Amino acid sequence: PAVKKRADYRQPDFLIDHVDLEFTLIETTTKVICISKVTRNGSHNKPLILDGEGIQLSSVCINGTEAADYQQTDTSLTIDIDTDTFELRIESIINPKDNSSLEGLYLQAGAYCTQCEAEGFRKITYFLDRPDVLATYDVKIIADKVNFPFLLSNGNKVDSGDLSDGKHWIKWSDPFKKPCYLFALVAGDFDLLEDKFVTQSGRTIALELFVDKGMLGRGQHALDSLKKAMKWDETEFGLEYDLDIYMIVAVDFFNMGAMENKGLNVFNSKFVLADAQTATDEDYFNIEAVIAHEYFHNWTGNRVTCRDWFQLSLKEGLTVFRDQQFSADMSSPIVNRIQNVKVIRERQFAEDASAMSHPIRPDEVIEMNNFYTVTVYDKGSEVIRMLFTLLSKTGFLAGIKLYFKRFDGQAVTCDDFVQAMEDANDKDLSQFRRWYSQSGTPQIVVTDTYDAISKIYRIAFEQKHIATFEQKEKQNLVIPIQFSLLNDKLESLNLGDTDQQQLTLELNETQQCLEFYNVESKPIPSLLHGFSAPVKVDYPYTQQQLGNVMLGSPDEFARWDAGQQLFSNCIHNLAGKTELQQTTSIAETIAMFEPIIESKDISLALKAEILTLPSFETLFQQLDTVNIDALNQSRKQLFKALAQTFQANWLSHYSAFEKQPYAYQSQQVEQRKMQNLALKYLTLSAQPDVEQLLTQQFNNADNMTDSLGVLGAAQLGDLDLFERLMLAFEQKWHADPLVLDKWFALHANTDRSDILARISILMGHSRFTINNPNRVRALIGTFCFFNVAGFHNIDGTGYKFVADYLIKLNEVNPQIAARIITPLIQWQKVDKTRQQLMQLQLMRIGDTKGLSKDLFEKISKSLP
Ligand code: HT7
Ligand code: ZN
Repeated sequence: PAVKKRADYRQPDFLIDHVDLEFTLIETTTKVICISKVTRNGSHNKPLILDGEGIQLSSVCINGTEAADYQQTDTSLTIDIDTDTFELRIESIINPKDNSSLEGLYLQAGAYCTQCEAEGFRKITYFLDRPDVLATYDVKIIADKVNFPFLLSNGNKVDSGDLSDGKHWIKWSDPFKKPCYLFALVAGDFDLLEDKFVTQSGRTIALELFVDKGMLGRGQHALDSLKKAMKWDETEFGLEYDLDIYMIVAVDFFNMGAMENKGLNVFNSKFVLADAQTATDEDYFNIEAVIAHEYFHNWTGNRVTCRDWFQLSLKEGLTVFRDQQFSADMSSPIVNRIQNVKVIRERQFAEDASAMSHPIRPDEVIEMNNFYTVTVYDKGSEVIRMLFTLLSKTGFLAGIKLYFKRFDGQAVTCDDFVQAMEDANDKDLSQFRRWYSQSGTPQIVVTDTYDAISKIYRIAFEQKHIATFEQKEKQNLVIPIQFSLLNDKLESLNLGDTDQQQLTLELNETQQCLEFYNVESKPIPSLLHGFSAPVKVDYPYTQQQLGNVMLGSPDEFARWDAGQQLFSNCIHNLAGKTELQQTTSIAETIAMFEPIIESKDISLALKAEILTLPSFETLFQQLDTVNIDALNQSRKQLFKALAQTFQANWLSHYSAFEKQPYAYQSQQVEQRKMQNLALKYLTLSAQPDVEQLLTQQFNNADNMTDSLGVLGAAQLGDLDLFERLMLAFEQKWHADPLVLDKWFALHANTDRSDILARISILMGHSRFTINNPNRVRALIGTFCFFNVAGFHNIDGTGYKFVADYLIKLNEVNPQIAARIITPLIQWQKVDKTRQQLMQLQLMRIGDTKGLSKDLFEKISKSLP
């Protein structure tokens, strides 16, 4: 497969500024007529080359006359033409029923649906499938009226009618120019939830939410979230919605979370449907966040879009940043920040350390779908966050304002964005731009000295960059480091002229040193407040100093982070990595958390976060080479010790709150979080009454958070009880696929010796199908990503099992196969035996006949 390079970008040879589409929806032979108004871009005599895949071409007409002068390949249609402006009419046939890739137009569960980002439009019709070709669209959809009463597309409904053969038609018109990746069509029979939103300028927007029949009662939270997002974008960014209608359709078969098609978002039903019985607090949170994310794309992505796919972070990094700010405003800012940072440390750092490392603006791509990554999205958002920090909120908003003023209605680059920030703030961002082109996780080495006689404290920050797989040479970046200094009474020192307790250092050289005068005793630095940059910090803390930062830092994030480092050091010591820190016994480490668990001043949510051990994935990323079994065992050992030491506290935390009828509301969410964490610890500590507590909570639960809380805890204890509860759960929820996914996932990450036999049985479950990405992610994805003992079994059976499955999935849905292969390509830090076993399976997959571009790219990059 061909490698595409960012440096090879050329303007399109032709432009299309208006498209008329007509679809006659028939299961295996859908007719698509696409009439494009084409103009030559510049003066040249090149042919028009259109993209197209899996399309049966019926005819090509130019200005009303059938053309003969064209050539077809598997992926293109080349038309020789010397006219500069013309109407191109292409008629073709596609097969939505047999399209299991869920890209282009597909028919699943009785509904037609499209997914065009990144390059799916070319599976619908021959077209200039690139984001810098912007057109207005008129779309006519014709289908059977009984089975497909709703025929939806972008923009406003302009006409409709009935036909004599039981069919009907509807015409849509979208006045906003858009790239074809934002095109959408949905046809089916749904329940419809309607609402309204009045914008800041007084326009009334119709809100329509389409869900599967019978699911109306689960749509309200999504609609409420949409209204909150619309309001928030007006208040915070001054951005108002532009069309008169905003539609959201929830479907069960979907490759990702959701898609921001203009005026017609399509959502994975997992990110729409919620009620207390079937959705957890986390589901409620995610729905609010994803609904907001897609809504925010209307400006950051749709009104201003990407010039080419290498610029993906232009819209995704910025939109993730916006949705994170929104979520922080809707609930607890600190818990949100901690969750964002966990994604970076568990998954983005892993990507940086793997053969798939790339900058947030990649330079080379084989399959674009492989670049919807945590680097482009989440590190992209961290880069925007650093701009926000460096420019201040006011400066950042001034930059955003200029960005829209300059580029509304255009397809632009990341450089254009930074230029707007630079111009609006009169600040040189040339060095900052390197964040867009440089991959890898910077390391900040911090050293300090204190002179008791002169009372001078010096602290030096050094940035270090290690080579990544695709990029050996590195340059210094601009890294905002927020920090404070604590004295031994845990008070924050004044660091400026006024009573400023926090400083932001703009580290742009290899090393920078700061001096502080009249410092009475050697302070402890509290570093990287709020995770002010996506970096690793290395400072030789003692456990005692970390304990002090955890108790005394003025920054809540730094407090949590110090606690995580305390736990991490202890686990790494147990696992034999003593060079990391000086040894401290388990008991000493745990004792440092006593003031936290007993504190009445800390919010419950932060307390629960501090008392949660770092995940295996986070611990894994802290090391250069990992002894998987030792790390896994040591983490479990500390987990158990923490459970036993604080058994009485866990019991009192578990029983501290009055039961109230379920509401998704901050105080309740925090209480449930703490109770369910306590329940886990109680199970691990083998508290005498725990079986009774688990059964009681399971039987009395009026909400999914509490039911799952029991199963998540029971999984850590006596597996017989776990099995009984799982059986009861399945009997209750067997008809509800979204709930059953939680059950599949729980099975998949259970630590048991017969796990592969278990998963094989579950693959035969009547509700499991390889065609549905949610099912595959729940069962196979969870096993690969989270079942450490099963996946990394030293006999290699876990790797082989996954490889066998991916070989099958490659045929059905290459995009999902390429996502799930991620843990298998991340072999770099594990022992030699496992490395060889993983590589062997990668080679087996690589030898598959008909290997997709998606898997080819990841395998070829990751094999040595
Ligand atoms: N912009 C979307 C990215 C996307 C996608 C969504 C659904 C299915 C396949 C997809 N490929 C790319 C999602 C977003 O970031 O909002
Ligand atoms: Zn997005």
